[in-house]
Amino acid sequence: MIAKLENLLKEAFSDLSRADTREKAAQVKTRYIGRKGEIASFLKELGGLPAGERKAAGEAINQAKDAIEKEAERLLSSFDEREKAARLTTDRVDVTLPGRRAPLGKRHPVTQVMDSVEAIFSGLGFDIAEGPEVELDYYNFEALNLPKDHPARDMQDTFYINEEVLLRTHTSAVQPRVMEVERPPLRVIAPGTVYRRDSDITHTPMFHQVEGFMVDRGVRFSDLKGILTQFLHELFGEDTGIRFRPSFFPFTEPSAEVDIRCVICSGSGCRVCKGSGWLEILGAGMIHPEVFRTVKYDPEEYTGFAFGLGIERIAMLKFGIDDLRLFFENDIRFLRQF
Ligand code: 2NM
Repeated sequence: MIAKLENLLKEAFSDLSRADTREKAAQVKTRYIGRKGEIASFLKELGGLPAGERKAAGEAINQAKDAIEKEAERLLSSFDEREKAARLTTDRVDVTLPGRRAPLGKRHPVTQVMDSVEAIFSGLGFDIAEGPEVELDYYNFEALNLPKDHPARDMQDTFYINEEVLLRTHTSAVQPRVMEVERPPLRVIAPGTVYRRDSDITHTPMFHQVEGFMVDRGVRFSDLKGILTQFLHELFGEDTGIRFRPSFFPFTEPSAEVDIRCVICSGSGCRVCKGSGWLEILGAGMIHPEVFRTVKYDPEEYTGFAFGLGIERIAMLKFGIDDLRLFFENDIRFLRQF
């Protein structure tokens, strides 16, 4: 047995010396001193030896096992050392390199204009109100002096859910909701998303509006002119020329459209203003007495003005964007520029 052990020891050392990877060395180690390895079978044979030889044989087996284990560990840790040294040269970190900048997000140009409009009207004492995008026909049309048979309903092609429910075509629908539950004096704007059955180069079926109104005793057309002039000067600059033209809306009387001097050509005439030198920017008017009667305000006691504007149109003019579709494609290369 001692002779057989000596042979085993020689074989183990020679196998270890030929192991040229860490994995192979670990395999050799297991083959000799693992739980089912060669040394283990020697230990199993111990019981078959005469009692007088067992002690010496046992000690010899243990010595052989220790020797193999020691050599295997030496080999394994030398592989580990080599690997670590290799990693240190290849995975070198240059701590003097500048850090990578995390890309900063930006607000969508529509959101930026929306935020500016809200900030300006907040400064003028207006509150902000919201209403549902899925709206009742009643608030979107009826309460705004647009009964079911009114010809002006054709002006807005509407997405109907059913007879009584629709996607709101303007945020003016918020105003009768506010007036129903609050009493004057009121100064409110309603920003939000609106929907119309319209889709071409200059129309998208979903877009954004801000509408607003002011109601109190003695509100006059001059208040409308003053507030909207102040607003447009803050939004487009103090030197921006402004004009009011007569117009028609079913929910206001009298009504007006408001133009600013063309931001592209300053009035000399160009493609954007179609040669007129002016850009239509918002609609407005004195709230129709019929709207007041519907929400149970006495039109003899209260007067008010209201206005509405399209956010995408203003964003196009402010940022010089010539294609409406760019707002909704959300191409990051487009959005990064604002
Ligand atoms: C516009 C133009 C003119 C408007 C009127 C009302 C309400 F509910 F107070 F009567 N809200 N919005 C209005 C008036 C909207 O958008 C071009």
